[in-house]
Amino acid sequence: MASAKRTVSSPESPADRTALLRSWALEEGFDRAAAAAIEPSDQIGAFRDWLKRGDHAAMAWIGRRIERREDPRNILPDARSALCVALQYWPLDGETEATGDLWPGVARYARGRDYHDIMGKALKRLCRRIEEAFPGAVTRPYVDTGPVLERELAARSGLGVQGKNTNLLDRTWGSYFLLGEIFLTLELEPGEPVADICGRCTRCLDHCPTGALPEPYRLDSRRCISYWTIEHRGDLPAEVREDLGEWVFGCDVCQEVCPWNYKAGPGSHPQLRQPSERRELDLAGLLALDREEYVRCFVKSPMKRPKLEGLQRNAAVAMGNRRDPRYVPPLVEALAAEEPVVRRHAAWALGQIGGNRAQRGLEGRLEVESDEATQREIRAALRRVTSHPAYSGEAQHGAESA
Ligand code: B12
Ligand code: SF4
Ligand code: SF4
Repeated sequence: MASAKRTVSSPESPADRTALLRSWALEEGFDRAAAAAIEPSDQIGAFRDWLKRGDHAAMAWIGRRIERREDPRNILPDARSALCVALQYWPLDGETEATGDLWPGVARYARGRDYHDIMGKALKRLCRRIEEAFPGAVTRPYVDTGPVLERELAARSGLGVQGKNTNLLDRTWGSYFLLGEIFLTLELEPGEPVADICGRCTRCLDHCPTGALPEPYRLDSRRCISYWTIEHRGDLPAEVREDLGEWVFGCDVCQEVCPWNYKAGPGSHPQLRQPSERRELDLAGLLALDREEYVRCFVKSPMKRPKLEGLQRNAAVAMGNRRDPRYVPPLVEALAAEEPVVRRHAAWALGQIGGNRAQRGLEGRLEVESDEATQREIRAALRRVTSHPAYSGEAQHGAESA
């Protein structure tokens, strides 16, 4: 994503300016770009209802500075237009589907470099170029970094239309693309909004594993795997852990089932491809990472958001949901992890898998565990192990069967 610097004589008409800025955005490596006029949001009422219902779960930050989401002129008072950009992250030229027990459980946008970093830098370069070519123009770039209803804005520019899963969707590009925008004081020619392309399809609603799409265009974060695995801090409530299935970071189900994604793309962004050094990592490896290895492995990755303890918490839960006895030894090791949240979720996972080795590990840890919440979690896991139909009662001396 590098641009060749050229001097231009600033075009006078909004249409010419838009064509020029669009071509610069493509030079910066974006797949698509289009303009929207600055207007108050049409969706702010639906957004307020979403907050009122509590659909934002614990993301309190999203309800702040609502007047900025309502009208971007509360961000940049003289804003007249937004230049919206899209970056395709799946499928990617040269990238194959993930393998192993970890990476298929990581949302596709997150397997390579952090898009905030890639797109943020490209947008800043674009802003500099615009401000140099149009003296007096003021610009404000965003990529998921401020109080902006990015999908509504991009839909107004014609970059797609919101699907019933709430993602922005395009006939050619599907929905595996990321959004960014520049608010600017220049007048641009707005693109044409696209009409609904969902029709009578309800596949995303029907296939969401947790019912997080209770009705079209409404996502209930309290039930969304993406929310729990990326945004939620601390312990995962016991009642959601099984719902997370094998997902470790994010969730792509409502996009995987969308017919518009079957033939979409491809994008050509090597930075978004999964780096080879991360490819080898599996669930057990993730659970065992120390802080130094984590920093090395996840440098410039969007997976840093839940921090090491959040990723290990999620890895433990995915192992428990797989109910595979080969995970017992790494989970027993994780009972001694530095972070209590990791110890608690490892205990839960051992309770799910059960067996004598899991029981011995839990009992051994209980003898030395000093954190009360973790002691409770271990006792609850032991109750599940011993109430399991296959429980042999020979944990202390019994066979090594799991
Ligand atoms: C908070 C957030 C989340 C939350 C909540 C998601 C949500 N749907 O709101 C969680 C953590 C769950 C999440 C998950 C994901 N996210 Co997210 N997220 C955001 C963020 C920061 C804010 C979204 C927001 O404002 N939500 C509030 C709701 C109310 O807004 P909304 O979805 O736009 O909903 C509107 C519609 O429902 C609409 N509406 C109501 N009725 C009707 C009727 C019709 C006919 C229509 C058309 C619309 C409509 O009005 C609502 C109010 O505005 C944006 C970045 C940004 N600043 O916009 C990224 C963003 C939306 N996320 C993104 C991505 C990639 C994801 C995931 C795919 C990641 C993953 N694989 O795990 C999932 C997708 C889950 C899903 N189905 O949405 C991309 C989406 C790109 C795209 N093509 O759409 C964004 C734009 C980030 C970016 N810069 O690229 N995300
Ligand atoms: S991201 Fe997953 S859990 Fe969330 S709405 Fe989509 S399918 Fe459902
Ligand atoms: S799966 Fe169907 S309903 Fe859902 S977004 Fe795609 S086309 Fe629309």
